[in-house]
Amino acid sequence: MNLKRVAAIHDISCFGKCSLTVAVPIISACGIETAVIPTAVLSTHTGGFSGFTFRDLAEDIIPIANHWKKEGISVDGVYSGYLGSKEQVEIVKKIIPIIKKPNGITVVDPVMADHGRLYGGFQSDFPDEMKKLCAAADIITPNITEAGLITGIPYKPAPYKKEYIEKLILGLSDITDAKIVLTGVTFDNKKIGAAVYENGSISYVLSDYVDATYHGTGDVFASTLVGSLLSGNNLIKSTAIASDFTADCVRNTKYNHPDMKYSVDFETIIKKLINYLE
Ligand code: PXL
Repeated sequence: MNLKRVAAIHDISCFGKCSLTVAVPIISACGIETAVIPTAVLSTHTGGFSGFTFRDLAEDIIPIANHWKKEGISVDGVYSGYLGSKEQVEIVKKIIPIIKKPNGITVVDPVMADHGRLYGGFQSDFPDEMKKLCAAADIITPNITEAGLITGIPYKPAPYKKEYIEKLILGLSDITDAKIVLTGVTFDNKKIGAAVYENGSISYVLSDYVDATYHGTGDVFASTLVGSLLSGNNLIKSTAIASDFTADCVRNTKYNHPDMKYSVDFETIIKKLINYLE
């Protein structure tokens, strides 16, 4: 099989595993070449550390894309995640057609919020800009909070009723033709996973619930989904692999260390991911 190539467009958080330091190892472990477009460099992620540095690389993004084009470099998949400003979101929208092969896919994880709140550093008008990037995607992977911010539907804490999940999916489908993988769906706090919307119908893909939350969990999920899709698996199977591997990682982290901000321990069980893909 030909080697597939993804462009992962996220920040580099130097410490505290998330964004590129999760996307690169996980997608590479799936057997997919992972080129990167770093959008910013931070000393740590923004969840739980104070006084972090932030160097905005927005002005490098279009020149990187143009250089790739000049060199004949293109990608089978674009995967965007945390983008540190509205300007970065707009720039990413512009470079997708420059770097992506015509039959390539665009996966947008509209990283901006969790547990009912925007992440620190984002203003209240950021979701409107992210909504435009979601409109340009083939697949989006919001969590419940992000779906609420994009659609204007008020946030509710878990567990959920089916009507609420379906309302969010319908609201999202009004703003984008993308397939939707809505994460953090649980009806009973016993199983957790995603609602997948494609071709007009919703499927639920759930794994065993683990009662713990860690930073970077969404990045593990979305990176695994991208790696599996580019490996040739369909959306439902890829969501199942991403959901199971994410649950495995959270369980493993709970066993190994309790500190939420030190993020998910995926490295020590990455062989499991490779097995899921075989
Ligand atoms: O995991 C998402 C993420 C990525 N990058 C940075 C973040 C966050 C979430 O807070 O702060 C810098």
